[in-house]
Amino acid sequence: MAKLTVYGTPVSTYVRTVRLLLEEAGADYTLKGVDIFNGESQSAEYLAKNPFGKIPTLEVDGELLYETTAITDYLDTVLADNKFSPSDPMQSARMRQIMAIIDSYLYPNAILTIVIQRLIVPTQGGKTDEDKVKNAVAPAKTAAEAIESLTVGNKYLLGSEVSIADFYLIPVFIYLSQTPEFEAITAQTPKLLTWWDEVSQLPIVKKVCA
Ligand SMILES: N[C@@H](CCC(=O)N[C@@H](CS)C(=O)NCC(=O)O)C(=O)O
Repeated sequence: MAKLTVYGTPVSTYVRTVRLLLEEAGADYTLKGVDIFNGESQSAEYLAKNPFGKIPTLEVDGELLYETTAITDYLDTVLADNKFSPSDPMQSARMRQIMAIIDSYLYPNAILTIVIQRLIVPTQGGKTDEDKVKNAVAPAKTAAEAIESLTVGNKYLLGSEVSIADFYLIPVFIYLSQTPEFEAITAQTPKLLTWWDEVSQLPIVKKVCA
């Protein structure tokens, strides 16, 4: 098997997405720390691996791959015979749709705004920008409800088999559930709450997202 190295900070949601897949596949890999909080991800050395300075980047036998959708797609194929992607074309499209909703609408509002403002800013001596948080709740709620409408929610988002969509949403919910806004955002998403009760207890989730 190829030598796999994941570059990134363990607390990053996207790094966790990749690691959840790797752990669920039982793969051997190395996590190489690239700190996004001290400028390391903007160093010339890291920008040579990923010109956007984002984490994660995957190195496969010396070949570099970035963008989490590309990484998870690749790893699913080479490590798991695509078992983390539904074989039914519409279900597979639903999985990609959920991932795109998370990338475009949930992550920016839930993580970049609510979680950063509520959980990170105060630990750095700053003050939560309440207006920013307030303005992010409605779009985050819309995103959660859109995912709710596409999900089975039992046991996993798309049914009995875990998929890449689960690996995307779990790390976002880990942080969002620690904010007071989680209740409002998930008030109309009973299937997601049932799903969350179940998946948050999984050993790989406890291992990767501890
Ligand atoms: N489109 C990228 C997004 C990755 C991303 O935003 N990663 C965050 C951490 S969760 C990051 O690198 N943040 C550091 C920064 O924006 O400088 C992907 O899918 O991999």
